[in-house]
Amino acid sequence: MNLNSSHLLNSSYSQTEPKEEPHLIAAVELPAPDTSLNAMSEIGYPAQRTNSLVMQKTEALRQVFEQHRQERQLVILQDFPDPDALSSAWTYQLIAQEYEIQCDIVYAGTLSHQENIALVKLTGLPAQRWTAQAAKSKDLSMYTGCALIDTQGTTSQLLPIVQDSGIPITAVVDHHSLQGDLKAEFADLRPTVRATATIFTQYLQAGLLKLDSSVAQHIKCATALMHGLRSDTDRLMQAQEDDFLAAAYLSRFHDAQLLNAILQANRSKRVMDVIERSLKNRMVQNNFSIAGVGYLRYDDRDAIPQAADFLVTEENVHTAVVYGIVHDDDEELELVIGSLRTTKLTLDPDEFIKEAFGQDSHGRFFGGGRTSAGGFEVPIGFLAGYIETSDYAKKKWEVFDTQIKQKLLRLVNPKDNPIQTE
Ligand SMILES: [Mn+2]
Repeated sequence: MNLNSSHLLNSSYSQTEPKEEPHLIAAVELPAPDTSLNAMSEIGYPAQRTNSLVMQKTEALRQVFEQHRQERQLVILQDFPDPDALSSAWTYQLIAQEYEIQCDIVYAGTLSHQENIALVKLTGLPAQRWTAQAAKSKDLSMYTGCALIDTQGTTSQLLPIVQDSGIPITAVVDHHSLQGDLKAEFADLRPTVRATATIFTQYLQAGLLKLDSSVAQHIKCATALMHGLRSDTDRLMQAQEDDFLAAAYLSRFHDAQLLNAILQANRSKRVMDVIERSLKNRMVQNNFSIAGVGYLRYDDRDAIPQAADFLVTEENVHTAVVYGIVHDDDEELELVIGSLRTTKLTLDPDEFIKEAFGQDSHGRFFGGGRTSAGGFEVPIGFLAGYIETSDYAKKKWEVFDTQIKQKLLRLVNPKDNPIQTE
C-alpha cells in the first residue's frame, strides 16, 4: 500500500469540514419528539417507532455508563472479529471514555481477513488479541464489567473465562438472532437491524458522543463504522432505512480515502489458494454450491467466508457453503469451520445452519447467522490433533467432508437422502 494513514487523515479535514447546521434542519423536519433527548432530532426521518426505541436505549445506556463512572471494563468480541464488531467496540470504548470508564477491547482468535488487518492498522483501532490460554492466566480483578458487542457470547472463547472470574455483563449490543438467555445490565438486541455499526451510529446521533471532525480519532472511528456497516450490508445492497440513515450521518465525518485504502487491501497467496481449492472441489446441486477445502491454518480462517463470497457469484447459484478443518500448531486446536452465503431472500441462514447441524450434547447450536450470511463451527473432539501421518489426515478429512455434505444435502435435496443412495 503506497498511501500512509497520516497523510490520508490530513487530507480528510478539508473534506469533512464544511458542515451544515444539524439543529436547523431538524427544527424544520421533526416535531421534536422528546425534549429530554433533543439531540436525537439530528436523525432526520426514520420511522417514529425506531426513533423512540433508539432514544429509550440511548438513555438507558447513558444511565448505565453513569453508574459505572471511573471503572474498567472488558469489551469482548467474537473470536474472529469483523469490521462491524471492531468498529462498534471502538465506538463503545470512545463513548465509555466520556464517563472515565476505561475499556480494553479483546478477542481470542485472530484477525485473518486482509481488510480487518488493514482496518486495524490504518485506523489504529485499539483491539488486543488475548488467547484463551493467556486470558486464564490474567488477573482480571480490575475489571468490574464486560460488554459483548456484535455477539451474544456464543462465538467467544473469552466469555466463559470472564464469567468464571465473576465479572458481570454490563452491556450486550448485537444484531444477530437471539442466541439464548443472557443476564446483562443493558441489552440492545435488534435482529432486524443489518449491522451493529448502525446501532452504535444511532447512539452517536442521539448524543451519547458528539463526533467532531477536527478530532482525528473521531474521523477514523466514523470511517471504521462506515466500513463495518458496508461490510455487513453487502456494500449497502442489503441495507435498510436505518442503515442508510446511519451511513448518511457517518458520511459527514468519515474519510473516503482512508476507507478506500482499507478496501484495497490485497488477498494473501494462501487465501487465493483456498479460493482455488473451493472452486475445484465445489459441487453444485439445486442452486447450492458446496465445497470442502481440506485443512487450513488458523490464521487463514477468513479465507473460508471469502471463498463462499466468491462461489455465490456463479450463475445459477443462490447459496454457497464452504468449510474446512482449521488447525493451530501452537495450541493443538482443531475444528471444522464453515461459512454460508446466500442471495436467496427466502433462505434464512440462521435457520438453515441450525437445521443442518442441530445441537451438541449441551444443547448449543453449532452456528447461526444473520441476513444473507451464516457460519458454523464443529469441534473435532477426540479426533483432534495434528501429529499424524498424511494418510491419516486424509482419511480424517474424508470422514468430516462426507458427514458435512450429508447433513447439507439433506436440506438441499430433501427427497434423495444421500445416506440411502444405492
Ligand atoms: Mn455484525
